[in-house]
Amino acid sequence: MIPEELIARLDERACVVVLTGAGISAASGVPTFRGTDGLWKNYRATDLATPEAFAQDPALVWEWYGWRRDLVRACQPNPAHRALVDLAPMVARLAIVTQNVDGLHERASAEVPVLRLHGSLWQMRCVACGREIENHEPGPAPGELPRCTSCGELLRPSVVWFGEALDDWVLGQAGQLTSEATVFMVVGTSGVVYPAASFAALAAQAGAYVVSFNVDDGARSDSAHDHVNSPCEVSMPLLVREVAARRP
Ligand code: BV8
Ligand code: ZN
Repeated sequence: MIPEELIARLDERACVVVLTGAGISAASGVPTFRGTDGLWKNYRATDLATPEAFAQDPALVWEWYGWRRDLVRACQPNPAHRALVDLAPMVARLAIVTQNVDGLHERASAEVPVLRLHGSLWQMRCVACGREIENHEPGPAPGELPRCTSCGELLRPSVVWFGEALDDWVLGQAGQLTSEATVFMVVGTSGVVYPAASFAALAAQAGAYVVSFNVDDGARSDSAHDHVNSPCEVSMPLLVREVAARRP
């Protein structure tokens, strides 16, 4: 199930970038965006994850984020998150570039560098003064609107909504790591959202070996040299066992 080429390339000199999406957190119980479980009260994420939706009905958008925060807070990293932590010391460098905002990679390990392309459920930002705060408290409860303690204005989730630009520094770092990668793994993403979906092609152009891991063959990355059609909570630990078995 694990391509021989991937196992051979994950040697001590390998520079690895892992692009992850909602599929890596599925086994933790976090709903994906476009799968059957991707809805909330019959809203699609693309309806709610926009500045327009927040401007129009901040209470509705905060209710969705409060529901997600409370759900994710009870979730644990799964064997796929932990396999990446186990793989990191076996190669020269491993960085995770995630589209996820659930914080499960960071909870799996504080050692492995994680670049969050789309922000975090656990950060809030003031719409007026821009103050960022970390907040892991329950909620906000339906109807509750969090306020900035500095200026009293509304706080928003500190995530990147559709139509919003990604953070320049994060984007630059992700591009730099991708251009230096010898192995680029695409794990649990439908590859629909840009610019995140553009990194696999950048890696392939830079000469990296690209492999995608997804339960859906249709999500095979166009730039992938190989594709592993299996739940990543199974294939990731298997990959680490295979790499370890090749080591003296
Ligand atoms: C920008 C944060 C410009 C919020 C998110 C038309 C064409 C191309 C692009 C566009 C277009 N129209 C608009 C755009 C741009 C737009 C975009 O890409 N839209 C898409 C919908 C077409 N992009 C943007 O707007 C971005 N910004 O372009 O800015 C700009 C520049 C300068 C100045 C101003 C503006 C911003 C995009 C960021 C959006 N924010 N999240 C939040 O989370 O609340 S995106 C959201 O989708 C999540 O981050 C999520 O991670 C991400 C991607 O989805 P996936 O992670 O892939 O999840 P999905 O459910 O889709 O797939 C899960 C996969 O896992 C599936 O394939 C499934 O088979 C697989 N799976 C399931 N279980 C398992 C598994 N695999 C393995 N094992 C399992 N067990
Ligand atoms: Zn403020």
